[in-house]
Amino acid sequence: MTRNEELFLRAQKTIPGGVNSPVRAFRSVGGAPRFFTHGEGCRVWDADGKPYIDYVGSWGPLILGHDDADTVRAVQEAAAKGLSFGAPTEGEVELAELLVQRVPSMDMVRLVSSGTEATMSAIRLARGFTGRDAIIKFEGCYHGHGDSLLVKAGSGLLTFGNPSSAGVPADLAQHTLVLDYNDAQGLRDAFVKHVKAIACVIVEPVAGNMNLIAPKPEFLAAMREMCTRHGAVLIFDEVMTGFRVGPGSAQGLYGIKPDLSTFGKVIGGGMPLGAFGGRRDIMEQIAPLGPVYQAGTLSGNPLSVAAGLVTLKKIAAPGFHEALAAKTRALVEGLAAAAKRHGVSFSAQSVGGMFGIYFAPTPPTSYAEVMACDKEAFNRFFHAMLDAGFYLAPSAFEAGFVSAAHTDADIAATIAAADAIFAAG
Ligand code: KE4
Repeated sequence: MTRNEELFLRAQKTIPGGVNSPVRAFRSVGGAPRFFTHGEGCRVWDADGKPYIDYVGSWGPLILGHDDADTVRAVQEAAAKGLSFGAPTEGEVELAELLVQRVPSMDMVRLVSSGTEATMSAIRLARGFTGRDAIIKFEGCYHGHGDSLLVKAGSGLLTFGNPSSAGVPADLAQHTLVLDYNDAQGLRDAFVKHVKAIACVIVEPVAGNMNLIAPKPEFLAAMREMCTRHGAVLIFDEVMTGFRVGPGSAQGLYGIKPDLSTFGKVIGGGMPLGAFGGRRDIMEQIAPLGPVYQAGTLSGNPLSVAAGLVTLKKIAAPGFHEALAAKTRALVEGLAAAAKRHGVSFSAQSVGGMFGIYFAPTPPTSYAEVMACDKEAFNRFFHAMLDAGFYLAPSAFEAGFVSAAHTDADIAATIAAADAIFAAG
């Protein structure tokens, strides 16, 4: 038995599924998850001492790679002054100022400790601001595990949703309308049917939780138009796309101005940090200024703030995002070319520093098309790459991430490994 397998068996005795977040359990791809001991640059090592080139990067935060020296030093220095105060600190003000400067749609921002907290708070804020209860989300999009967001599409078209998780009250789920991603007409129809009843639309402006799905231009534009026309709040969930798809996040890339935005992952540089922010007239409804309650013991934690400030400053370097996007593009083009050489039904695409790979002839543009991809072929590919020392997301329904620490040689080695796997059939 390997050390990984030993640890997994032991973990399952005291931690549900042996993991502290379900996707880590490898249930979608099979086999035992790898327990990591340390990371360096774009590599991680498992409990058996095996190195992997890492394309998960803690699900997006590690845009600078593992153990970025400046980030680690900033956290160490902050820790030496105190781990937490439960009181305001200058660092939080500096980070808030930097966020509203980098995200022009945000006049104000509130720091929290996770993406879930950010989206849960933004939903409550939109409901409080509009006085409406109904929200719209899209099938395949994940916005964290807030009750109102663990909802799947209702039985009839444009009907309200049903819980997608046990423990979510049906009479809460009924306030969530689940529509098809990239279906602009369906969105328009929903607003016509539920006129003036919608508090907000929340969307991943580039979907990354059903694998990567790029938005159609008319989809985001319709969202902006309908929310404006009907007084609904448009929430861009940029927890994954924020500072990942470009220096202006997805809203900068696509030129759509949301009313609220949520962030996480990259802004914490690997430490627990989330944020929600947007229009001043909406944000001023948040306690202690307004009637919408929201709070957190470790919100704005000084170690997370220190890591976030260093990360956000480093990725603002001239050419950072262009280089990251070029490297990610080289990866997906190389993988697609290798698959084509060997007649494998495969496609891939990237947006900035995130990418999707699909065992299907062309990249999917909808949830239904994602579900038609060959999941078993992905799972076989995943394990073959894992054995070869390349760590992809352990699910066919997740995006992958490249970091500044991945070199051209790492990308070339990844493509060569995939080529050998495609050649072997
Ligand atoms: P967290 O609560 O996990 O920090 O963020 C929730 C969240 C919100 N919005 C988007 C667009 C997200 O992608 C996420 C979390 N993403 C997953 C990856 N698919 C985190 C990995 C996990 O759940 O363990």
